[in-house]
Amino acid sequence: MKKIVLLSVSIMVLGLLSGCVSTTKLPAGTDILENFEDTHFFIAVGNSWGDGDNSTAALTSDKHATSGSKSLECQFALQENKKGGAFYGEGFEPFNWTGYSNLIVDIFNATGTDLELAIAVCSGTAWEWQESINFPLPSGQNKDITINLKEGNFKSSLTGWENNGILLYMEDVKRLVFKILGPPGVEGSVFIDYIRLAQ
Ligand SMILES: [Ca+2]
Repeated sequence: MKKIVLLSVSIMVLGLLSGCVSTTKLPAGTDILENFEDTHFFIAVGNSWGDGDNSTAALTSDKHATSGSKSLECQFALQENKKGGAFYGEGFEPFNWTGYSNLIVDIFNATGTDLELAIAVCSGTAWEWQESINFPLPSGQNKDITINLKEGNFKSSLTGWENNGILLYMEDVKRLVFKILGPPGVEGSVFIDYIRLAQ
């Protein structure tokens, strides 16, 4: 009798656990790159590169999460130099992106001003900086922003900084950068969450 009770309790616990897991349902062929629930390696460029970057801080936040309960709050103060604010992560898995066609991310723009977003991928032994075209980032929640990784519209030193290159060395991705652009004088935050790679 005790065994039956124990078995019933075990099944109930398993059922509850599987119920929890199933709340985040990923489509087939999609993997989470980062969702900021645990330790992560995303930071603001700030003054660290001495290039006039407009980012000021990157903090784990409990606001505007779209997967789990935490997001990355990216703080910036946009300047006349139009450098934008850059926030980047390194050391994540997977680092081999050759099987993926799209990067998908949710970003809440809390500034009240329509902004723009670009990403950069640094890859290969030279950490080649390859930057996308700019995408609109309207005020408010922007779910499932989808950036095609196979289109040949990335700029780098290899393209003379024209947006006409394909992403190279994708078997060895070192760093992912989110760059926030917009009118000078805009100060505030965007919240990034649920960064995914899709086949
Ligand atoms: Ca999250």
